[in-house]
Amino acid sequence: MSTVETSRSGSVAVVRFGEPPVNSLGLATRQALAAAISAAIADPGVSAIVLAGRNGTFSAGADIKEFATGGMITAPNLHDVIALVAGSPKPIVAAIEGTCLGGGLELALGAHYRVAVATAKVGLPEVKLGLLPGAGGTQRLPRLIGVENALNVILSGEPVPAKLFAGSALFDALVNEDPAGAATTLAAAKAGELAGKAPPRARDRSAAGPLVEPLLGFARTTAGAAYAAYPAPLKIIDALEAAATQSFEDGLATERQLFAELMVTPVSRALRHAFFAERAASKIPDVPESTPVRPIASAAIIGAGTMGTGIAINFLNAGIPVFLLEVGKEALDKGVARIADTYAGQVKKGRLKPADAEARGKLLTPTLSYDDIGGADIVIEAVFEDMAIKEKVFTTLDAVMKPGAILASNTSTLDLDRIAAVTKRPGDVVGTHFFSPANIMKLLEVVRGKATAPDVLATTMKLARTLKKTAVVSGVCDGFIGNRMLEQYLRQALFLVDEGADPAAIDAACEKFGFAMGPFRVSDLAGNDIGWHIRKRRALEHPDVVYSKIADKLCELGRFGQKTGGGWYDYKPGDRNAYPSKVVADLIAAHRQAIGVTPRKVSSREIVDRLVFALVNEGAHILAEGIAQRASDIDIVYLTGYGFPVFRGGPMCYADEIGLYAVALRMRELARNPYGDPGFWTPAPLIERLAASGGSFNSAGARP
Ligand code: 3H9
Repeated sequence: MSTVETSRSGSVAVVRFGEPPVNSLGLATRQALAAAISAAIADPGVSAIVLAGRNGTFSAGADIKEFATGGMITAPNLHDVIALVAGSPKPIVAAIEGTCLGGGLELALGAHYRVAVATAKVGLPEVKLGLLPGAGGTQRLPRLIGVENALNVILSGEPVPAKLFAGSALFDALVNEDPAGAATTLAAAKAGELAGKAPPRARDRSAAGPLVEPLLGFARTTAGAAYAAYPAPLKIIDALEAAATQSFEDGLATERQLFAELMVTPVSRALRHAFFAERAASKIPDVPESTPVRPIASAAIIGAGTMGTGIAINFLNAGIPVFLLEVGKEALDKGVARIADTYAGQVKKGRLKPADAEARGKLLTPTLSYDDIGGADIVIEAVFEDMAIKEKVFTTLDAVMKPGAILASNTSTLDLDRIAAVTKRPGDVVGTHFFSPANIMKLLEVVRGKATAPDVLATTMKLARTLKKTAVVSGVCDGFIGNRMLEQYLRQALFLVDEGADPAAIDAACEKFGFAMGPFRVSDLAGNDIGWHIRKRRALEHPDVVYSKIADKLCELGRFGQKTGGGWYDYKPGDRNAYPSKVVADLIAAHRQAIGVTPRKVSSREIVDRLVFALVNEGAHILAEGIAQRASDIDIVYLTGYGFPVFRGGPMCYADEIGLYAVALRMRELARNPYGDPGFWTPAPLIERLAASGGSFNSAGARP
């Protein structure tokens, strides 16, 4: 609930505003703030005003939720409130602590003086939402810190400590604590000094300078190339140019116009969707945030391979002691060396202090014996992806782990309920599917088995935050959310090769769409043998699912990817570039001949539609089955784990943006192609239903 309170300290009115949790400036707050400031201005007993936030923070800016509803323009809008502050005949001092971002900083820039706690985080992060600061930030900030500094602040969007601006006109004083107290003292002093004269305003300063045009010209060239898919950076530069070349009022109008243009772009919609999607992912409707969690003060990892060591590093980084268990000494030593190498590399690059690397290394206890690990609070199994092996490991864990320990599996595809069933404590079993490299990738799929206890789930979600991961809950199914969808994407990629598209053309089309890497480059990086192994299992379990045979033929040549010096592409030692392969070209040509396909030209549009809509259709099944809690969780899985372009908001958001009616229509068009799996392009019932009602995945009611 929004609250604004005014108190008095002598003749200074201290106006404190707050709307938990981040003091965003929604309509209720703006109304109350405008009323409180107007009252203080009108009060003859008030000589100056202090503007402060509540709950230890100034403001995170405009209420982003209002952007979708249009509530942000309802009067008094942020411009009205800032104009009221800036136009006050009595000096107004902003007292800044905690975070002061976006519209929050713009409000502070409207004040005549600013006092900040040196460690307060200030910034204009609108660019991360595909926007620019639209409440005067592009006009006032360069007038206070210069165009070049303003460009850095606004283009990066990164919050930085207030002390970085020491000595600039942005802050009149930096303090260690009690900014409201310091602001009150300053306000009283300024009221005396000014003696009724108009207080200074940022708008009266100039941002013009001889170097501004060349600087902005350079910025345009680099931003245009570096952020080609993002419209905001170039418009930010335009707005800053207006600050330097136009009157304040005209510059403000330019900024408003550019802001309005950005607000309606699909990129901004996608980025705003991603912002809320990331925060929604941590919420589990039937596991309230008040659910008690189990303490996690130590961990054990079973398996010292690439995955196990990557997972171990996450815990070590978080200061949690780890037992690393392997069955053979050689494999264990290799795993320990891999962890040491990772830290040594970070020290060499200056990313980690040697003392910190040493401290983290000391938290690691390698072991060959299950007897050592029984006291750990959580154990994560990261052994070979084979049900029989996993069942054996879990039977042992059930015997050795202390009561209350969480038993987690890093399985990426297997049935967690079967794994849990071999233990006498299935409620303690959960899936923690890390993505490779596990110490770098942000995504963690938390797999909820049918017996997983609520407190185990709550603890795992909390642990994910401690490990700095973005956790998404998935129900149990083959491949969970991410890999189950990926299977359909890869099946299409291979059908496309059969039909005439070369791996390089497919990768190029995907990368142009915005994927970090196309499917063949990714497979070469991850190891083509992984998919081969999964296809062999799937062929036994689901013999009806049709696959192209081309990937198997590649694996039969031992071309597992980068690690074997060749996969879909050729690789040179010490060089990460992928080179076209004559062997692969011949293999594909012979394969097409063997299956009797005359290659045809496949357009980039067809490539992208087939790959992305394969994800979307499977995503719709996953949503309807309740495997994913919400469509936006699927988007987060693809944004954080699979390199889906952030500016498209994830596959489900992308489909919503196109419109599900158009998506279903295109699927029916694709179904006319007789090659591959004839049933592939039957739109999921959820898509049909939403398409018929004009609904979308991300709107309420997408679940049956
Ligand atoms: C702007 O100001 C436009 C103006 O230039 C022009 C206007 C005309 N609005 O992140 P957390 C919610 S654009 C609404 O988990 P943390 C968030 O969804 C704005 N809600 O906490 C979450 O809700 P829930 C420019 C917001 O401590 C809860 O608060 N400002 C907003 O890790 C806690 O958030 C930004 O882009 C908001 N502005 O981090 C700042 N901010 O509990 C965006 C947060 O229901 N915000 N929420 O899931 C942030 O960067 C971080 O949230 C912050 C706190 C650093 C503040």
